[in-house]
Amino acid sequence: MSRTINIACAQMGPIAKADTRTQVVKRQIALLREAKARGAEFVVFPELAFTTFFPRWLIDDQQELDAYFETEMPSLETLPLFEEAKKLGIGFYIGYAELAVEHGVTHHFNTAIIVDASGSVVGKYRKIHLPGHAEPVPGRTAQHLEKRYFEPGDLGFPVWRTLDGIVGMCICNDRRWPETYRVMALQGAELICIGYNTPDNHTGVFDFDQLTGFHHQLSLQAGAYQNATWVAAAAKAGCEEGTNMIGLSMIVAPSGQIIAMASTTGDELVNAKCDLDMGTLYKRTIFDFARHREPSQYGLIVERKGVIEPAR
Ligand code: CDT
Repeated sequence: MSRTINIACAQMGPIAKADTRTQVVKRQIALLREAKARGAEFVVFPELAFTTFFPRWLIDDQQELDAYFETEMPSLETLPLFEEAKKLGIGFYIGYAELAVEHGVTHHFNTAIIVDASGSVVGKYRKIHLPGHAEPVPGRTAQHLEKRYFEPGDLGFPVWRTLDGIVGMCICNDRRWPETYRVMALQGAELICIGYNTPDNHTGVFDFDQLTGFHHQLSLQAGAYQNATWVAAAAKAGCEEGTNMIGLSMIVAPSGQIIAMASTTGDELVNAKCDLDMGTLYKRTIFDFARHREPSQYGLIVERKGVIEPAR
């Protein structure tokens, strides 16, 4: 029996600070309907998909900051997305800022969920690799204050049985770290979903920043190939409140080949028929982990966080 699934990435153009969730959800519903027209069964939306990318600003007022967070998912304003997806029989991945009160303690996470075609939340992931800074960098108009507004995710990198396969997820900066993919691949991941917001000026060094699109592509292709998994990644893109963010939403096969890629930086759907069995060839040969990995030699990966150079 074929396990070919029509997967779409719903890239979103900029979301203005003044845009309401209701306006944003209308755009997402339009993308869902286009996905349905193209036969897609699962749609990947971006990171923090319901609001503008607020970590670019220093926000001292907690009430103003918390207005970007969701205390429930779905909420009254986001529910129409869930209802439409269920009506269309489409599952989806979507990112949002999560305010959770657990055991009497308030937490702020950068979160993503997978919702299946029946409208049930199958899984939740909280972003582990938080980029940027906790304090504003002097002289920068656009900051990247994820380390200030979120705490690192506490759910690990689980995978779930859904879409007749094994599916995992991560969020934006996670895609640059090989550990992200490998932990999911060791649980048999066949599809990894990723949403992202990637500004094209995050170091301020042109030699680096001009390669932002390339580094994005390189990370996804390496992650897919080295772990014999499909990768579907959706951007929030375009010029958002004065910051340019890359598009290049794409679907990458377990071979490392790009199968579909967005050509704009606006709302744009790309889709592809993805055979979840395609990774099997790689999993049985070059990346047969059980035969070829040597974990006893990899201890430093989990024991050491930063670099310690050998003594001179
Ligand atoms: N959202 C997110 O994680 N963005 C980062 C930007 C670079 S770090 C300031 C990324 O890795 O794409």
